[in-house]
Amino acid sequence: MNKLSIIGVPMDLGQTRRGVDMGPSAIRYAGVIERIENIGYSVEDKGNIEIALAERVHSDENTNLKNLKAVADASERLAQTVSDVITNKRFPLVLGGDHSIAIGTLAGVSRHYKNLGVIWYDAHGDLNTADTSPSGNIHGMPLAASIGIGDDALTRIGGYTPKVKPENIVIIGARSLDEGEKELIKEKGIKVYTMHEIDRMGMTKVMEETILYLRDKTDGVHLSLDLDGLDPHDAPGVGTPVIGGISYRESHLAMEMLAESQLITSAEFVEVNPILDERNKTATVAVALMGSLLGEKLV
Ligand code: B3U
Ligand code: MN
Ligand code: MN
Repeated sequence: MNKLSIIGVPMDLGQTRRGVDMGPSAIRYAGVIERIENIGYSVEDKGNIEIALAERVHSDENTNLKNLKAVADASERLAQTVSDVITNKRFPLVLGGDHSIAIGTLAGVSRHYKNLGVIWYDAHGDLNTADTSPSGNIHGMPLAASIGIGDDALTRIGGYTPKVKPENIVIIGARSLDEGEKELIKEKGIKVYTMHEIDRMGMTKVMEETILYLRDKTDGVHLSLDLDGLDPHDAPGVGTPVIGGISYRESHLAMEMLAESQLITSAEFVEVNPILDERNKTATVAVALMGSLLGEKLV
């Protein structure tokens, strides 16, 4: 039987809006365990990673990275937990929390693969550093940190860097990239399907190409799905919504194609903010997409 472990990460220190720390609770309340058990998995809930309370964290004046030490400390704890889950031959499903948690998730996952692939499903590139970031929010930096670019405190989580090669990354759904991120994408040759390509080619072709691109050169693929990759109409409970996003149905198709490909070896769903949500809609969407990703059948 397939085995899966859920890890909650009630992290809100990577950005400044309150509420995203309640994401793991909202996703559990939306029935994630039952949904995945019904597909046939043996599910273990490992509970939540300990995160410092936002009210008690004070940013270091020597850096413009907000809450740097607290984010780095939590990332180390998450990396260890994720790594243990993989050692025990279970699929890690990480529930955010803001997207800064991907630094820890990837630090835990990448230790187990020589050539990890990453699918970054997001309205944003999350490729900023302290120098390029317009906000100082670490949730805009995890992909840069994972390719080894940025502050040592973020790039060296788990004691090694980098976690991922730029040519093993596919960004899907981008529509809000900062200038420094655009430059890094060009410089490193990172593959990006913006909303333009999704509109023009259709999600089927985008996913076929993504799967082909990653299949031969990777020995595992992590899916990092930011709910703001979806259109705010379908996923309103996120901190930085951007209009013109991927629909619920296109997202289901993408997840079903990934399930069929059997490529995905770990996943995280991030940025669900119940305070900004409408009757837990975004958490419910997240759980439905997890179902499709993990092989749920319609008939
Ligand atoms: N690129 C901007 C905005 C942003 C990134 N990720 C989210 N928002 N969710 C930044 O602050 O780095
Ligand atoms: Mn993101
Ligand atoms: Mn985003």
